[in-house]
Amino acid sequence: MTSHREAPQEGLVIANFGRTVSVEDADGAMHSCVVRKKAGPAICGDRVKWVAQESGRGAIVEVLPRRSILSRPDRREKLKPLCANVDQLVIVSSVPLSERFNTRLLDQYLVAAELTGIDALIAMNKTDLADKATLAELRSQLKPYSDMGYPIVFTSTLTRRGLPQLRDRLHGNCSVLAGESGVGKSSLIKLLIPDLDIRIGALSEASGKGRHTTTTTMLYHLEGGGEIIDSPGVREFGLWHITAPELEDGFKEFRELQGHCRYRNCRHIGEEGCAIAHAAETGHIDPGRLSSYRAIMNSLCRYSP
Ligand SMILES: Nc1nc2c(ncn2[C@@H]2O[C@H](COP(=O)(O)OP(=O)(O)OP(=O)(O)O)[C@@H](O)[C@H]2O)c(=O)[nH]1
Ligand SMILES: [Mg+2]
Ligand SMILES: [Zn+2]
Repeated sequence: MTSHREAPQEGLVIANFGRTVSVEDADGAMHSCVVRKKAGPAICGDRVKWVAQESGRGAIVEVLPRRSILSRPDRREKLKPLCANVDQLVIVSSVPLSERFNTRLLDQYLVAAELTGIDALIAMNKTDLADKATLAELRSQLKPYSDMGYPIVFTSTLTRRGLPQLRDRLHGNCSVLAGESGVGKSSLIKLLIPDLDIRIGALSEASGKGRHTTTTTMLYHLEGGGEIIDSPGVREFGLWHITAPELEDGFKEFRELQGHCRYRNCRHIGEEGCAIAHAAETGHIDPGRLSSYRAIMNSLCRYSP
């Protein structure tokens, strides 16, 4: 029988189910833990110190310092930490079927990655559903993003297109997959980790829902090194919690133009002599990105006039 006076051991938070947290120990065994109040919240990806208790449940006594923390707003627009210690945000979308691809959520996520200080990777999934012309159009629409240095992979879990490239990008990193519900995040993870079926199946049974929609952010280990975190899909990534200067920083191609506008406090929303607007007109920055920026700026003003 383990004594509760045993020295704390280190563990990794695999998932957080509200009051209980699944912690993996150094040998890969899972422990259901409660979080002691003074430890503060423990989220997926956290390194923690925990002790075994006589009840059989563990208790997290300390959350170790994080190298990154990615937060996102929940449905009631409260900012919630999503995961910790990730190096890369993989923004998953599915290819558009006829109209142009809507970059709104992509741009919101890119701002979040920039402000969190982590890399971003764009994954366009379900390429099997689009014809050649649509894919070519999508490629040219996304060219400004690759020009800015955001890598893009085109994937399909049906044809397995792009899987090797995706695997390469994930190797050795801790990445989180995010995007709208139904774009194929969990399906991609299942393909990357072939023996995962049991865990996903067991979870959706427990939630009592027929659909396999992801309800809990969860960490998985990749073969050969690295971790991948699955997260529930969202429609919007509200950025109302950031400031206008932060928003500007989140659009990395704007940075080199900072200080070039006629007015020092230019918000790039139609002022005279705006260097960003000029750059968009002359093709140096993507006009679509400027529209995204302005739409987000508008939403910030609504919250903090
Ligand atoms: N045609 C096609 N269908 C796919 C592809 N990838 C996933 N799907 C299907 O899309 C549906 C949703 O996939 P999920 O993996 O559950 O999507 P998700 O992004 O994890 O969704 P949430 O957990 O709700 O956020 C499933 O029916 C998948 O079979 C693909 O590459 N091509
Ligand atoms: Mg899912
Ligand atoms: Zn300006």
